[in-house]
Amino acid sequence: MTMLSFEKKYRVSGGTLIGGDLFDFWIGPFYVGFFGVTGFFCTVLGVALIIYGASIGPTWNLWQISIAPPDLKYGLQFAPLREGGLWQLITLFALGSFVSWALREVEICRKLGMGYHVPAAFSVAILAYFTLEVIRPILLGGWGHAFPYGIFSHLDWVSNVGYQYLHFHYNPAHMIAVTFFFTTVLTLAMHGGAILSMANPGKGRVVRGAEHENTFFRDTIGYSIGAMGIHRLGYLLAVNAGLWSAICIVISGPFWTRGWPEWWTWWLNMPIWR
Ligand code: 07D
Repeated sequence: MTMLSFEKKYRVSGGTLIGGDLFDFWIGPFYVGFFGVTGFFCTVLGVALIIYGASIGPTWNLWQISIAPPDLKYGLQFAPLREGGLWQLITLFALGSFVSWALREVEICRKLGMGYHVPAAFSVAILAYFTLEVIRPILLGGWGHAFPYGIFSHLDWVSNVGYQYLHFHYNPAHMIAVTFFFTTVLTLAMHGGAILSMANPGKGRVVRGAEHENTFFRDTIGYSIGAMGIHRLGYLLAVNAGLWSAICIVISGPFWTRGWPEWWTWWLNMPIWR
């Protein structure tokens, strides 16, 4: 789709965080900026290292390619390239790329005079990744506790780490995270449904407005959160999904080493049952 003609109007200079007007321009529809350059640099290097890692690995099968973190014997040290060093560099460039992307979003928000809601939300996803790959491994004393970069291998990691704690569904923070994920999906589907049903009611029918949306929800559940409210709710639910994911994994190991079902014995041990 071509760029809308009035979009040019919003292409204002300034608002950068670093370097003044250096890189303060667009290439086609994309804003470049200092962090566009750092992001591009980190992404190209990271992807090149993944391809290099795959080329020295035992397989070109896309499902089975895996770049593993260093063995636990290396603790928190640098490892040789072929023994996890590649993973360490890829993680560094991945973080450089994610953070650049977030800061580029911040610069665009500043240009447009908007709030920082989008980069703030994305930062929570970065936090979840940072917790998995940096904070938890540091707390446990070894990069070997991080997950490997591979389609099946990272799923195996999730399964193995889950069973290390016997039954991960009993992790209370995992319960909360999952509930937030599911509720986010439910509310987005309901909101999408509400908007489409009033904006696109069918051929020959009059398009409805916000009051129809509100009335639908008032009639169904006795309450409508409103046009602004639904977006606040969606934001809150989604950001909490990522936040509680980070919490659920950082407490597994550093703060709770037994099976998660055992954590719930506090409930059975309550004096009210005696
Ligand atoms: C981490 C992504 C950030 C993205 C960024 C940007 C790229 C890729 C590529 C670097 C947070 C883009 C990224 C372009 C970069 C390179 C090469 C988002 C992130 C920065 N679980 N579980 C979760 C469910 C079970 C277990 C989270 C459900 C079992 C473990 C979520 C079920 C056992 C861990 C979740 C279920 C188990 C998790 C993940 C159902 C296994 C985690 C979402 C229905 C036997 C992980 C922080 C997330 C976690 C996690 C959901 C079942 C174990 C809440 C619905 C019972 C060990 N599980 N799980 O984190 O918390 O999003 O990570 O059964 O570590 Mg679980």
